[in-house]
Amino acid sequence: MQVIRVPTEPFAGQKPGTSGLRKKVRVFRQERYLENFVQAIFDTVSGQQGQTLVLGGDGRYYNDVAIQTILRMAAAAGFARVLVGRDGILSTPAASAVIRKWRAFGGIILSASHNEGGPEGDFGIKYNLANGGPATETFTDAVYRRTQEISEYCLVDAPDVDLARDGETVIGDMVVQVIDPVADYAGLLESLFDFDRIASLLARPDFRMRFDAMHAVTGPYARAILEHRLGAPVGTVIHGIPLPDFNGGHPDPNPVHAAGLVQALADPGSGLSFGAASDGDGDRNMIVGPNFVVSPSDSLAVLAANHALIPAYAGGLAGVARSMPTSCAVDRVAAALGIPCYETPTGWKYFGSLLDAGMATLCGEESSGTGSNHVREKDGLWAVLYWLNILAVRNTPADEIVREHWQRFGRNVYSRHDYEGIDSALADRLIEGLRTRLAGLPGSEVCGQRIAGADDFAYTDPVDGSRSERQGIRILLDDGSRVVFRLSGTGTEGATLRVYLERFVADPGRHAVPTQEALAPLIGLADAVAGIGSITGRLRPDVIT
Ligand code: VG1
Ligand code: CO
Repeated sequence: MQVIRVPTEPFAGQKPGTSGLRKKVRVFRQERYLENFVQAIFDTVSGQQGQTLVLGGDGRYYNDVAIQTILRMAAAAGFARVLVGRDGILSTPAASAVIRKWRAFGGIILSASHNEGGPEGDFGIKYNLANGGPATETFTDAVYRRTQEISEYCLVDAPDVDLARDGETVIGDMVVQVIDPVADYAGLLESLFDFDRIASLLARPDFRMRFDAMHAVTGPYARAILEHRLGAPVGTVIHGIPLPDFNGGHPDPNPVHAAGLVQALADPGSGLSFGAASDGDGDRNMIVGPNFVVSPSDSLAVLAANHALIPAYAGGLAGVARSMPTSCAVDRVAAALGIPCYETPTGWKYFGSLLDAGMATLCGEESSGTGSNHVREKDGLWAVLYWLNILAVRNTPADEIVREHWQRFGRNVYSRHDYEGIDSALADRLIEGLRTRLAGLPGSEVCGQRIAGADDFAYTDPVDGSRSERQGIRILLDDGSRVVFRLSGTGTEGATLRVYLERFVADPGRHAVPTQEALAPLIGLADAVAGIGSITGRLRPDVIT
């Protein structure tokens, strides 16, 4: 095998964020940009000789080009085999499943998840470890350091591999094996849930569901599982063909970007009883009942509370974990079950060690991500099947299941307000301002509400002892309400300020109060404490979820 060494120079800013390196497509298309980052990954790992790498992406624009480049580089790096999804497709949870099933050395997933695609959109790349989960911060920090000193990258000379057909091709000394992107993943999900029971539910004339794949990667998975294996009527999955630009939309399953689905479930004439959607790379989920969008934080709590109904989890949960800004609804379930509840920084990479150590079985984030120890990523279709399994057993609509949950545990009223595309300097000023005032906040009164505590969240991983600091400013009130401020680590333009608002309402008589109304005093407090309007000039958020 002849390895070609190409001289290169570092690019600034190749620092992975919450989930991999995400940049505009035009940034990635610069000569040597992708190569530098991939080489930095290959320089950071060791022992890959003779091993298997998993490779695939969400099918967005530039996926096809990047995959061919990475194949040539993987051969030069000494991998013996690459498992690549047919047509370059692998959803994030499917990639995790494939890595685990075939005991691969690691995987490269090409995706910018819920971010827009197309020539003017975003592209992304992330590395997953042998456990199938996103690389740890220690690893991504090392990759970043490597990108800053890189002087060459390596590849072999080989023609593009035909990824349209399953089978094997050799480039250099490496076998490229094109695999069915769905089979391993679908088989895994089938082993977790009661497929017969779900199939009976889907066959009932009074139950109709719609799954919106948002023109992103989940289409082929949802069709194979919901329509082919479970027998849902053809047409249950809409927008099911992955498009490089997601048809011009944001493949982000929330009430703003999946408004059509929410409207359909609000229209009794649609005949729909259950709706779901997933994001660009298939790891997020939205659950919609009749005229009712389930808050992701509530969803995690409901899944935990109903685990006994699901074959894979009926034996009990070892523990649960949630990201810090996710509401405390699941904490109440954990307390009732007598199991631990872990609070981690934002991003799935922090759940990996808990899952590997068998300390947590279910994990979730407020940003529409839930998952379990079956893989090491959040998993959109998994969450949808979990809900379907619950609905099939309990024979109760999703909205009623949530309302009954609130009756039993109380309601953690919750919302996230996003201010997008803020000037980065202003966003930094806002966060720094909060940081410097933190110590003086406890005991003070803002908009008639007494602040009981305030801090900048830091986390020590209970398994490996690694420490992550500055993970979000928390303001806690006397009554347990919380406001959290943090800047997004997945955006590609300016800064996005996320303000997370949570208030606990025990009284069932007040559970029906509209969310934004119930949170109004906290929204006022957030603005007064952080100076959102005065510093950024923004009077209202761009996206409310
Ligand atoms: C966001 C979410 C976070 C999630 C991350 C990746 O990060 O808030 O919960 O893990 O996206 O999800 P940030 O830093 O923008 O808040 V995905 O589906 O985009 O891979
Ligand atoms: Co995603």
